[in-house]
Amino acid sequence: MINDSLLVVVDMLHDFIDGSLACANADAAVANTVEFISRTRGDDLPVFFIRDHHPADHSSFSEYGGIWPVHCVAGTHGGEIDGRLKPFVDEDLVFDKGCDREVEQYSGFDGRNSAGQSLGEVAGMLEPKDVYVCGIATEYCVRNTCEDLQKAGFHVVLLSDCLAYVTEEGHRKALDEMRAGGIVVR
Ligand code: VGL
Ligand code: ZN
Repeated sequence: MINDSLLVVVDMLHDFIDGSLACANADAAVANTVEFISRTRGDDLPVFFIRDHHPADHSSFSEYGGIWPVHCVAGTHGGEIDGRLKPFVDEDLVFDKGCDREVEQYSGFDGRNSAGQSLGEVAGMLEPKDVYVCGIATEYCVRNTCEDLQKAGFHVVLLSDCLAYVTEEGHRKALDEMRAGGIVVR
């Protein structure tokens, strides 16, 4: 039974699942996340969604000097939350990041909702006992989001069967390092 907690779903977006940056284990991660939410919803679990949300000429794209293929361009299918999760989306709890072309932003902590509030700010108002985190990719946005939440004083619990990754080796290393840093991995 989970009380007074919340869930942060990081970048479960088409480009990271079945698009230009499709990650390993993404399909199972989404299915397991749906299961987790369904199981805990009776406890009034708020679900926060982070979206990588880039302009078409973002500096992280290889044609503009970055290291990634074009992905999660605002307004495209690739940038949309997976349909299986849409029933759980509350527009006030959708936080966009990476919106500024000059700035790479792996952490969802500073992502903003349409009212201009940051995830850290809104999560803080709820004073959650635990902040559950799942999403894509373990080594990048999930890790940065977890570490920023932890730095801000939240107790972070990472859901290991609800993660997808660029490489399995990178995923395992990131989990080990997060665990060593005091993030609960379960
Ligand atoms: C991410 C690469 C580029 C992520 C975002 O969500 O982990 N990775 N942009
Ligand atoms: Zn990105």
